[in-house]
Amino acid sequence: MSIYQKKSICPYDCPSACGLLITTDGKRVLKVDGDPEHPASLGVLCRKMRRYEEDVHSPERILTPLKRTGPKGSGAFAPISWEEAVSRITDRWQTLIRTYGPETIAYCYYSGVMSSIQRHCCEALFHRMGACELVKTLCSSAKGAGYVSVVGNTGCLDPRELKDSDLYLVWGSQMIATRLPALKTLTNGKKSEKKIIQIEVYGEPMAGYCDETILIRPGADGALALAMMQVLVQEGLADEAYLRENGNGYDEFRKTLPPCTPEWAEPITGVPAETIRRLARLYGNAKAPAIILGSGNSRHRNGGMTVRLITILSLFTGAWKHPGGGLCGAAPFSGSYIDNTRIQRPDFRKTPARRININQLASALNETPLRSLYVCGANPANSVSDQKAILKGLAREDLFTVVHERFLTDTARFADIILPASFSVEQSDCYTAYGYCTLAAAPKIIDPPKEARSNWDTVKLLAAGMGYEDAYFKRTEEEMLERILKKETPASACLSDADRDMLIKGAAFSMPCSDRRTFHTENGRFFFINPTLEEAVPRYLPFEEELPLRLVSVPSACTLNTVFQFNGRLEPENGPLTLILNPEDAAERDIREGDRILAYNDLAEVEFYAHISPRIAKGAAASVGTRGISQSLNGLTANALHHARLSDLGEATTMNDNGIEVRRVHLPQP
Ligand SMILES: Nc1nc2c(c(=O)[nH]1)N[C@H]1C(S)=C(S)[C@@H](COP(=O)(O)OP(=O)(O)OC[C@H]3O[C@@H](n4cnc5c(=O)[nH]c(N)nc54)[C@H](O)[C@@H]3O)O[C@H]1N2
Ligand SMILES: Nc1nc2c(c(=O)[nH]1)N[C@H]1C(S)=C(S)[C@@H](COP(=O)(O)OP(=O)(O)OC[C@H]3O[C@@H](n4cnc5c(=O)[nH]c(N)nc54)[C@H](O)[C@@H]3O)O[C@H]1N2
Ligand code: SF4
Ligand SMILES: [Mo]
Repeated sequence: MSIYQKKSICPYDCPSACGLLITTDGKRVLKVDGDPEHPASLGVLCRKMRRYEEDVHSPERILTPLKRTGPKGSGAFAPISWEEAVSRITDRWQTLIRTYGPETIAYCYYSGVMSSIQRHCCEALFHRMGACELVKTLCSSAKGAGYVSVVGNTGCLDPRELKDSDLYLVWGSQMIATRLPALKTLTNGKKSEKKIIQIEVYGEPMAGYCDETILIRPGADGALALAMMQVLVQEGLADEAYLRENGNGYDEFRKTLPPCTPEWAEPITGVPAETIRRLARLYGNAKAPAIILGSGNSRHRNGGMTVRLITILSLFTGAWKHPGGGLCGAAPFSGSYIDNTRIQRPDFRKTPARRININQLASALNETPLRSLYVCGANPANSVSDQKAILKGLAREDLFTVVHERFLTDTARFADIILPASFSVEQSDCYTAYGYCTLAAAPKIIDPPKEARSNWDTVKLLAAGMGYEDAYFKRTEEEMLERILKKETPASACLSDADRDMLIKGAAFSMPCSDRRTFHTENGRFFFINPTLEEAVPRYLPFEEELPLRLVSVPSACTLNTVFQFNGRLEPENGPLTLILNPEDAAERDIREGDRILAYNDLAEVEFYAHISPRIAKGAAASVGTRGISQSLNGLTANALHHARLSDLGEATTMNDNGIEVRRVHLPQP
């Protein structure tokens, strides 16, 4: 039996979409290494993916279609054939459509698999059906909308340029967990004395990589950006000629700055005025400072505004003129290498239907008009706000739920029918990265085990069961890939035919970043003042104080959303559900390290163990990693404390914008 290596791509929701080298005998994955030839990851492989083969061949995988045999949520299922599963599903959908109309059916997909075809293909089926339409804003759409409202479709700082920056502000990004390859570029820079400063709510994991940690109260970053700009103007460090020449409304915006002094910002942000002044000077005196912007501070009710202000700050000293200067991590550059609408097929929809924002799935699931839900590449019971209401909705006997999954997740437990899903190495697809300029393809390496099927093959079967004759639903996975990469990808025009042939066989290409030397807006200038917005003039939007502590979610290096919950190796490293508190906040409540505590608000009560750290901002509480209900202490996780409210721009999640109070749990003595 011959053993050989094939190139693949990490399928998970991570900015770098790292390259993988898969060692296989053609039947099984034997080993996984980082691909040193991958243009972004350069051989880096995070600890989560180092033994991917154990996940691919996990004994816990679902390998046949299943039908529910016990109460919803109980996890009792019995195997059925694909034929039976498809006819049960499509019979029910046809009856619902005939009796109540197609808007009684909804789907939910998000970021389980980030390759283009497998991720987006189920949408074509539901557009064709006329089902409710999903608004997919669970992650960073407030960040995108805030950025675009300032600079339009101008590309942001290409991470390949970070080597040329002379100062790094890591602003709300837990890079050690989420941007490992980019962190490597920064720390190489550190050897040449370039300062790395993090502006964080919870600075513990990144502290060792940074020269300074500035702790900030959640949701207050807009005030910090304004105060920095006030200092820059006052001390002559703003590049005013550049701002007047390239921006719309600089003088009007400038007039709003005088009251925004560091002393004004101190009580809002919790950052001492002197620290703000020093940070502004350091930033203003750098030639090519880079702000690496994560998504944490955009997941607030004022998140779009915060990102607007930080984007304006990134322009304020003229940094964008220099290689390495500007804002990294925000621009929608990668989506354009592939035209996703060729996969999602919005043209299949004949009339507009009810739109369901994924963040508000909880209320939608509890409304009777909804009678069926299809989940694929998502785990809403564990990833969406208002978990108690999500679980209540999923438990509805009259909600016919189908989940296409690899494992018995918290969501799959509530399914009427579970369909077995394949892993990335068992399907063919192409990938872009949302944090790098790469385009890659990864053909299937091994066959799926037993009855497992890819998302595309499942969508095809369901479309056939519905009687849809469209040629689109008859294409093979390989035909889909060939079309997407060879015919329907306008923005990758820079690739030659030979490049495309190579790509399809399994390769990753470094692509051009969208141009950021000219502003891609109507009049070629960026917007200080944006008259199309309700808040035309940017300002700090204060947040509402409900309860004294503000809960934020922090990714951990051993979790990635919910996808590694079935990985026996990583799970013990995560330990029990923990809530991180500042020593002063803990002392005020008589809470000590390791105490069992209850976090609560109007939505729910969730139990955690307390971890007390001086590296979290006073007034904040952090929950680390997205943990499963089976790992929880009282049947709920942090998501039960998240309201379904949306951000000011981008209809996005506000999961970092929730007030809570915390108290010690008095356990009965044994
Ligand atoms: N508490 C808390 N909640 C959060 C976050 C947080 O940090 N903390 N983060 C938020 C963010 S930023 C995001 S993007 C969302 C993510 O939210 P989701 O997308 O709902 O969560 P994932 O864990 O990515 O769910 C992916 C599921 O897809 C399955 N899957 C993987 N590959 C495939 C495949 O090829 N086919 C099929 N059918 N299934 C597959 C996996 O087994 C997994 O169960 O969560 C949000 N929710
Ligand atoms: N290992 C690992 N990798 C991941 C993920 C994961 O869960 N684990 N998730 C993936 C996903 S879905 C995404 S979207 C990306 C996200 O990657 P990034 O966009 O780079 O963002 P995060 O690393 O999630 O960092 C968010 C940080 O914001 C901080 N924060 C929260 N509120 C505020 C605030 O108001 N102000 C400031 N200054 N900071 C705040 C949090 O403490 C957290 O450290 O990472 C992806 N990669
Ligand atoms: S860092 Fe992210 S993209 Fe890279 S291997 Fe790990 S999970 Fe995958
Ligand atoms: Mo995300």
